[in-house]
Amino acid sequence: MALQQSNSGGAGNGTVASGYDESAIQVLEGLEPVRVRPGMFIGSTGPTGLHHLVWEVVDNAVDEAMQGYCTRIEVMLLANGGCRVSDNGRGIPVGPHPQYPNRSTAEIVLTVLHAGGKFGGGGYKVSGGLHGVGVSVVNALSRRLILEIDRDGKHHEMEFTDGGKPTKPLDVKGKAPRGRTGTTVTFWPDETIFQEGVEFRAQTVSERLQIMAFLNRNLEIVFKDETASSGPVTVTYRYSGGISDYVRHLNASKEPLFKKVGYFENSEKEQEVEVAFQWNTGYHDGIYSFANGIATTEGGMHEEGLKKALTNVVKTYAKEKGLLKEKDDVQGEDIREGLTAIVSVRITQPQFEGQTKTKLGNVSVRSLVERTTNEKLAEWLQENPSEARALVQKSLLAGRARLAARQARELTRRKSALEGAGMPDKLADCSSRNAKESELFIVEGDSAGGSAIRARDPERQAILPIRGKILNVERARVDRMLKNTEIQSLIGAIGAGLGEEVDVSKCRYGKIIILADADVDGSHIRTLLLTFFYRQMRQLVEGGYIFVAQPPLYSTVIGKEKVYLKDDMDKARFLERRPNHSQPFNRLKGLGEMDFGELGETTMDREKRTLLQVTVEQAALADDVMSVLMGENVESRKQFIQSHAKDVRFLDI
Ligand code: 1YM
Repeated sequence: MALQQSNSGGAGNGTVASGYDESAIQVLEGLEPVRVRPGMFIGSTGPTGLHHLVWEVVDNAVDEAMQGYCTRIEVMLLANGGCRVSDNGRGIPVGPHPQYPNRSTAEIVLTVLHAGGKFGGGGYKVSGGLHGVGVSVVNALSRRLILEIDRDGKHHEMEFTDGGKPTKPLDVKGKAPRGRTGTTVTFWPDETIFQEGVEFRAQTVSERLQIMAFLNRNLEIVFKDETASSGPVTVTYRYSGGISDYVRHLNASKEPLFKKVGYFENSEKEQEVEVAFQWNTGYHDGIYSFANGIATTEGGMHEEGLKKALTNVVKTYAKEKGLLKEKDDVQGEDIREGLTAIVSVRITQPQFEGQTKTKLGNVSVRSLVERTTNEKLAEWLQENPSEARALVQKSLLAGRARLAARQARELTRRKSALEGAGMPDKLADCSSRNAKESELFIVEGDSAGGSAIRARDPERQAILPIRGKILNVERARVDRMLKNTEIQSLIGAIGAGLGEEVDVSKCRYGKIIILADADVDGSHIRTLLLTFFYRQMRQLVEGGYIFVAQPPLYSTVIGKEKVYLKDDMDKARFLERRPNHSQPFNRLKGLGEMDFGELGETTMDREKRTLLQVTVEQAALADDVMSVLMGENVESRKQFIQSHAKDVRFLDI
């Protein structure tokens, strides 16, 4: 391949270096801007920037794979703190550089800003790398870097120190292993630059490599971690199904709506697109988009094109087949309910925009993705009528649920407007009107509700008893939950509104605490309530308003005194301290087993209780739990429980 003129970045212009010392000085000047302003090149000098070095080198290897010359990439985290990336591509060219006849092309790639990857003749070549800064930046920010190239039957080596200073020219160090070609870069980040630390995080690296393997069908990526405390670990990622395998992977813990994963692709002179998709029975919209192998978490033109065409194609199909009547109102969001899709585009000049530079701005990509989806997805639906029918049915249900939920919301809103500040009959409100210090306990069962009312601090603690059994049969659909009188009282008591209209500042309590039994029924109710909060009052979850109370699981007596123990861990600790404790422990089955004094002391008293604050992740998990556990698919239920065993224990399901 002919090397074209590159931006020399000022190094070596006009003068020809006479010796290595001189060229080293020029090179240092060339890379100086990187060391002066590392943030401009890698975003930050924290952990994200540190890992950027790895991505940059791996991207070079992946580029080589994307051009069809490399089939295997190995990434190693070395016990001595270094990172080694190796590929079996052509090897960076070793001959003299046309512009700097005294130096090898490889040296220029490693020491001149923007030199790497900017060469190349006809055809289009895409390049990964969020900033596309090239491997010279990695060199500039490393205290030591070793470059090894197997090419033309020879093994070449070159070493750099102190931010990219070559120690001597590229050297032949014997023969290359039989028939081998490829590049190996080993580097040690400079701790004077990365002052927060130079330790790589194996999980971060491993996850990224797995995604790269998904995005590059059949590319073998081997990750070796020598730093693991349990000893060296090797993982190999290779996916013959590419992004279709990625969709399968994402849906593994969910219940797919149908077995098949759909796939289509298209390419034009300067850009290409691949889409894989499958629906599950859940309620999330999971579109994951990538541009040149980089996750575009803020979306952009490719996502816009996909969404628009998806809505159009599915509606057209449904009308054509008589599945969609005039009165049916189906919108894009209904069609996307439960969708897991990957859209991956490759383009020559990606424009990254947005807050975190992860939004794809290229307008031409929208048109490509939209046209492709319009054509290929329509074909796919025609060829897969039973899958198409299932997804149309699901979209119809989602549309109806959306309408019903809106009606229910309007009803509750009108009701509360009519009734003014009237509170639900069952609510034993607190006297304080200061939301910050007020708490609402949602208590399962009337009898436990009664105990809670007696046990509370009436000034600052309100009690709303909920009859769980009723709620339980209503199952997962939110529109049905909204018709439930218990839930309506809950909405009224909280007073912050519903859905998109939730106004956190109107929330009447600073803490909303779910108090349910530690048994199976209790955990169902807890999960239902969390699902409800997640879907209809997510702002409260995000704001940290939602808590789960922890009534003790055991009681025992020491002399005349009754002692409560939160869980098995607590019990174990207790026994450690009192190995001679001879009373048998009492496992508390329900809130009902405690009298109001006990309930107050163990679960409600601010000084003594422990509350679990619910995170969005936990609430989302409850939502997933609900959709999977209520679904028909036994296998996915089993899988889900296995893969979420740790989290599910929190939900006691
Ligand atoms: C472990 C990192 O950098 N591999 C790699 C880099 C290059 C090539 C092959 C390559 C590219 C070309 C021709 C070309 C690079 N070459 C250049 C430059 N792995 C890693 N593997 N021959 C080999 O693009 O034309 C920059 S990167 F500029 F020298 F061609």
